[in-house]
Amino acid sequence: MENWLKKQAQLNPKKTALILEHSDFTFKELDDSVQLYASKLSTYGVKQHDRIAIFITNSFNGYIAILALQQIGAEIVFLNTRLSKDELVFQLRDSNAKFCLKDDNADLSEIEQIDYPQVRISKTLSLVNDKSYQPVEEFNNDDVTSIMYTSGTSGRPKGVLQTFGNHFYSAIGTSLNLGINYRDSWVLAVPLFHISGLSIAMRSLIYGIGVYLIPKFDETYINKILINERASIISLVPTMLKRLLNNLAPKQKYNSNFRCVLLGGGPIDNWTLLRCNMLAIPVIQSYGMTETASNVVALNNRDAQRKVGSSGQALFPVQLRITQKNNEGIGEIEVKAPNVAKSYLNMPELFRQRMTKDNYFRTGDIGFIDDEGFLFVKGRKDDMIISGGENIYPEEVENIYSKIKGILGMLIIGKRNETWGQVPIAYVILDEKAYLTGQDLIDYGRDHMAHYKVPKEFRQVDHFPQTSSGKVLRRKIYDLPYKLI
Ligand code: S0N
Ligand code: AMP
Ligand code: MG
Ligand code: MG
Repeated sequence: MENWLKKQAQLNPKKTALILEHSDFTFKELDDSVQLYASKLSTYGVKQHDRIAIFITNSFNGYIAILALQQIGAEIVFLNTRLSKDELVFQLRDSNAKFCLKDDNADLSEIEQIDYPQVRISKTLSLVNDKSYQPVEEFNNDDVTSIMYTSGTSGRPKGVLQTFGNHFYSAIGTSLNLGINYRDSWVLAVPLFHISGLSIAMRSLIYGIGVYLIPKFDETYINKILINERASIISLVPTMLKRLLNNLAPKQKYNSNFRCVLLGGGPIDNWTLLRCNMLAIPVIQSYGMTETASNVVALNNRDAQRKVGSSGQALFPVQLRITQKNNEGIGEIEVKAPNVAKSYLNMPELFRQRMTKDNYFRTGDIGFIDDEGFLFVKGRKDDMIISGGENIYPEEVENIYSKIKGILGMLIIGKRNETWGQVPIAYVILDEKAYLTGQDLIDYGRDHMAHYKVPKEFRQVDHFPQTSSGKVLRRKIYDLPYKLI
């Protein structure tokens, strides 16, 4: 396919592409800024197929950096800015990125302490000359453009290889579902380092529509945009939607061009959906993941009342099925689509194990499909916890704590939480002689992992529930008496 940004600069030069608080960019202006930066990066030594990591918030510089790396044809490794030093180092080393390009606005406290080549975006911009360089002519379907890490029960995060083809078919599926027109514009308030955010930037290039780039999730500021501007679509996770609703004053209404919230990243409660209904805020519930380059299933507003609790139907290019069904028809959700990622970086075998012989991806999610093709997600095969749209694997947290001497055993489970949906809590068996306090465990956790992964409570127990063969029964732990430490 022709280079998407160049194509839009030619097709829609005067159309608004990017909207910031105090300035707007047309596709022509966006292309000019991106090409200038790409030429500087190219002088700096970035070449096609190089792997470059980025540590950015939703800033103008970050947005330009992503598009510029794409113009050069580099593979971009997206780092979650909430990760700890150890977690960042792992992803940088695993991806073997040439260097890490970092934002000036992001909280750099963790990344600055890491021994890995790093380059500040504004410094490269100001110090390096631009020389003539050639943007890639075509975006090839099979070329990897983005790499995003997800964890798993294997304990080791895996880089998901997303190709141009993945982003393209994902965008097409979403547009066939929502119907996109020239008046549409998308509010980008989810992080660019997640597929929820990056997919909006890719849709903008593919559809030729504008993006309101939101630097930090500030509900007052976002509601102001949704009320006063012509913004028509916003992607949100449930935690964000609740925050926007709680911030909305009585009688305030979103602008007349507003069409819908694309909601994803985790389950939503019926009460929040009801509130949206009462406020006439259309919600498109959706289901998707990093490995499918955003949503593959979505529930249209017209079906929302009829199919409460469903995530919707498979989008146009997507095939969906349930395998290993129990007698209620509930089993593992499998997906086949051109937007299923290429592989895991350095772990092709692990990825192959998740693909069936006939090319369906085993999602690890559990659910059923009703007789009209509507998917109901019921949970996970593993014990993954979702807090505010961020995934937490109990095994990963347990493994980090297992390095503390006085901890004889730990089990992490998810507890329902009004703000975050779920939060992790720990059941712990302690060596009494170690004199560990709850605060010691919190401090240790905050030093070694992203803060959202640190258990919110530590419950001391003297044993774990087990089967007769000695297997620990994580899901039975709730029944045990405990002491809060
Ligand atoms: C909800 C967010 C915005 C909260 O962050 P906020 O308010 O900016 O926090 P800070 O001010 O930085 O920190 C305050 C304290 O809160 C802690 N904290 C922050 N986030 C979390 C969290 N998630 N859980 C628990 N605690 C959290 C901070 O640590 C801090 O505490 P201290 O000081 O102690 O450190 C933020 O979490 C956020 O942006 N969440 C969304 C992430 C996301 O987008 N996830 C989706 C991932 N999945 C996908 O991308 C696939 C699905 C998909 O594509 C999709 C998803 C949604 C919508 C559409 C789609 C689509 O298909 O297109
Ligand atoms: P990630 O790859 O980090 O985006 O995580 C994707 C995971 O979020 C999926 O595999 C599901 O477990 C969960 N998820 C996404 N959408 C939904 C939904 N509509 N309902 C329940 N869980 C969801
Ligand atoms: Mg905040
Ligand atoms: Mg820390």
